[in-house]
Amino acid sequence: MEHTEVVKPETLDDLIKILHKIFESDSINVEEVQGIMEAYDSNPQDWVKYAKFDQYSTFDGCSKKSNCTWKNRYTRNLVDEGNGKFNLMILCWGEGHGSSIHDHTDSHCFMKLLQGQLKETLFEWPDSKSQGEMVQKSQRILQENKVAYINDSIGLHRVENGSHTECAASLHLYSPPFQSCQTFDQRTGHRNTVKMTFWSKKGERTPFETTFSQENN
Ligand code: 2CO
Ligand code: FE2
Repeated sequence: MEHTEVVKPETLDDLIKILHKIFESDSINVEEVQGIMEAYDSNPQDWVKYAKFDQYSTFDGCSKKSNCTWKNRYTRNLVDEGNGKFNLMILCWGEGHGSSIHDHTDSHCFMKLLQGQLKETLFEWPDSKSQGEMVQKSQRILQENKVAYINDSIGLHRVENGSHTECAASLHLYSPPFQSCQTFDQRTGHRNTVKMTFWSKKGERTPFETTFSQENN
């Protein structure tokens, strides 16, 4: 089946069905995926059941006796496993939440804003032989319904909800799916591999036992 024309998905379920069809093929047409995701008009009724925010801070660690830190980060909520070809998830960003600088483990990354605004900052890969401040390439604000695309050959990014009054939600498609990525220290370029976890899967909160001591980036 040809997919040269962009049909408009009326609902998130509709979008998922179309994505399944598109990904039956072994080659990915980035513009086609971007186009179909952009054609869906975000409707919170479709996705609110997946959008679970982290309302409470959790203990992060202590560097010194009196220097303990608490974190609450964006959550990653699995929506669909795309027949093993892709992972579709909704990320929920509270006020001021942001990611570290990270890569995408050789996968395609599509990111559609469902609600609010997110700031995306692109960085160059650091030189693995020398330490130093990472080089920033560009910065943009992603608006509602728009779809951003990145892969490792484009570079690394940091994504942030800069708003201190509004939360944000974004729909991410990764193909092929991946479970870990590298994060980077902006000052030194030093990297770490981190395991990525789901806060919920298909609307159900992931049991505490399996999320304990794991990270998102
Ligand atoms: N890649 C990050 C994650 O999956 C989110 S930033 O947008 O790609 O947690
Ligand atoms: Fe990312």
